[in-house]
Amino acid sequence: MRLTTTKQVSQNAKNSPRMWKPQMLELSHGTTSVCSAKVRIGLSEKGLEWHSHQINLTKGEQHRPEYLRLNPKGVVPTLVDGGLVVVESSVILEYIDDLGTGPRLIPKNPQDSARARMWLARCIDVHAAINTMTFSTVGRSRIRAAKTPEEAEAAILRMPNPAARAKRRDLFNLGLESPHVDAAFFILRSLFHDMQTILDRGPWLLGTRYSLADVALVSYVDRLDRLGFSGLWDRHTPQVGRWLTASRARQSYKKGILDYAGDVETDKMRTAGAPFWPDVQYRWGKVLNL
Ligand SMILES: N[C@@H](CCC(=O)N[C@@H](CS)C(=O)NCC(=O)O)C(=O)O
Repeated sequence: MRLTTTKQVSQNAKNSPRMWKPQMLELSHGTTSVCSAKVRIGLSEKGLEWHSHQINLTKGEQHRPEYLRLNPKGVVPTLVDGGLVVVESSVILEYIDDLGTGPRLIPKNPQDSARARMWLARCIDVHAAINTMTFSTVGRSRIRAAKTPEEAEAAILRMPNPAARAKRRDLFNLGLESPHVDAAFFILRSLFHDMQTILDRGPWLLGTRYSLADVALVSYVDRLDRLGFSGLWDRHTPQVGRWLTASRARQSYKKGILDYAGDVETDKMRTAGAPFWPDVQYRWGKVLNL
């Protein structure tokens, strides 16, 4: 699948040969997709070269038969390395960390390695929560403005995964009243609580050392901030905001996020998210008994 294809070359990669190099890494990704941004950040931190295949999610390019052969759920990102197809953004991050280029982002020490992998495993739930917060608010209002209910349903029916279809339909119909929103609040509250506890002791999620855990989570927290929902952590778990600021100061944030969603995109999302904040804040307090 060759849509917009660009070769990304990092300075580090030129200087350090990979231990195993069957082919150029090929990443199918979406510009504003949080899971794609997460992998782009990882590739930048590792200093790896990669070829870009942009998938336009709004146009439904993720449902094209040639893409579904790589990723049957019809979601981004997908990494191809020679004959190997890797799906699931956290698994892709672990794969690229194993390739031998750049700094080791999962420590060798078994305890720290387990800690990092637990953050990575948690990303499945965290992604579901971020997807919920995006589609129950800004995503829903964008779709309602652009499509008739019949067109919106037709787009939902093109999603190959029945569970994802049911969720999207529920968010489209109920918005912030969907039970998925209560589930998202539970996941996010516990995420912020655990981040606060760890970050009280050091700048990064494994303490003093930047790791794949930080790489994996930044695009999710960044999305909530872009929606204008940073009030979810500002008062009770402020270390999350400090960690986000530190993560944004890294070159990989520019490479992974800003180069794809610059100021215009950021302003659009913040403006679109602002009207939802009072309701989000009210429900957060109610659901979590805060
Ligand atoms: N757990 C998967 C989630 C992948 C996923 O849902 N990606 C979203 C973008 S962040 C997507 O492709 N959505 C397209 C759609 O729902 O049609 C991962 O981390 O790779």
